[in-house]
Amino acid sequence: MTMAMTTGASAGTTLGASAAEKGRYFGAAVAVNKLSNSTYTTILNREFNSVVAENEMKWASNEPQQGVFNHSSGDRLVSHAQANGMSVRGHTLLWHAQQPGWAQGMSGSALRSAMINHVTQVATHYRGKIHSWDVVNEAFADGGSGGRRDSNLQRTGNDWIEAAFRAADAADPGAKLCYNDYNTDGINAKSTGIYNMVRDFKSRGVPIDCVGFQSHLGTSLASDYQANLQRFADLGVDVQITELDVMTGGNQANIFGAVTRACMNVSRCTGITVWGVRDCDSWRGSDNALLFDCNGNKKAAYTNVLNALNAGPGIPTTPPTTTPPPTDPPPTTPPPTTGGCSASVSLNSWNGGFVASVKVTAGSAGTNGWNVSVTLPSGAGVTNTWSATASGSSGTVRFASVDYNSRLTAGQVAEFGFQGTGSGAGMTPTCTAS
Ligand code: G2I
Repeated sequence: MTMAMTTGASAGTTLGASAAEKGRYFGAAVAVNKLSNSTYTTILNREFNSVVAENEMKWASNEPQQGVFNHSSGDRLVSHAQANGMSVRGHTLLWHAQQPGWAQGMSGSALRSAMINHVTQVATHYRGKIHSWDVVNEAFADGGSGGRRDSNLQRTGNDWIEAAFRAADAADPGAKLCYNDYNTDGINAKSTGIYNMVRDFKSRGVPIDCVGFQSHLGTSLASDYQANLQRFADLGVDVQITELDVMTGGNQANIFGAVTRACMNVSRCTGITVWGVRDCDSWRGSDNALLFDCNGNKKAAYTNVLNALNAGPGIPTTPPTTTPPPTDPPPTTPPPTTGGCSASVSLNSWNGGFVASVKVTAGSAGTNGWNVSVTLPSGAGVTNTWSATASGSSGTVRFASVDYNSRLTAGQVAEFGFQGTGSGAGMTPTCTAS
């Protein structure tokens, strides 16, 4: 007798594989010191294809003294992820909590400058290695106001969030940049406040790519959970479930399943992260809020999540690009210059400082290397630079291409940036190519 074979090709048997079949990731928050525990890493490596550091990439952890960075734990997680084919969420560049003492004591333009420097340095350190960054975490108030939470960061000016997104974009243009918050699990005053901010950012070109819904849940799920995800997706951002855990009780397994189905039903919901591996790893302690019990056994909630992943629709893939017919007219946009290169600068300024993002466009001959000269207004100074090497820090400063962005084909664009003190207004860059 010949038996039909089930290959499992269309129904994964682990959370990560099932999510991947649907074009998504399924991740866990990791306490980096537990990576040496083999029970823990066995589950992590088997089930998950994305990780996020539960605490180790927070400001207090990686910049314990001003300007002194320690990325050892974060790097360890990134290496583990790379060795095991997992993507990495970055959590979090700026948050009112878990700030180092030195930042807690700062205010005004000194704090604004320190905060932008933190974003720039950390995003630059991990450049190219982070799938999505929680650029700003939990900046909205609970309750009915729909407004911002008071914090030292908020008191530097209401534009602190967009300043952070611009700095993160300049430092790591390839990462998805997310705003992340909790108590946003339905259409309510807080989620609507965030919705309005995202809509405003999209209309003004502030570089935001995604919104994270932490989803630390109790014993019921808002009936408009999916509708809320969808209204954000309709603004043109991805949505992600970023810190899912659910209070134990009769509904736990159902709620985990319902959250997973909601994500699957929203084509821009690109992944789910649970906030820990086993119940005993969770910050929620006796809530037993996760998918594995303390012995590492799969719970009913696990089965519901896996089934929902396997039953859900995949993310529509973009149709393959068709080769244009040979008679197509050449592109109508002329190259920006003939030979040489051109440069333009965009500024993100605050009282006492700025971040400049510079675009270099190669002329018709392409480049083997390029230099951009910028004359700073008097009193202004460059404090750090990324994706270029600076000569000088005031007056006329020359920025030279680095190995990975020297060679540009005709019309190709490279971007670099620098942070400065004082005012950067009115800078006119000039570009020369070699
Ligand atoms: O509070 C739950 C999460 C809410 N959203 C943002 C997340 O970043 C946050 O994670 C939690 C971690 O799960 C906890 O592990 O953030 C807490 C801090 O606000 C973390 O707790 C801290 C303790 O407060 C510290 O005493 C401890 O040293 O964990 C640290 C490392 O174990």
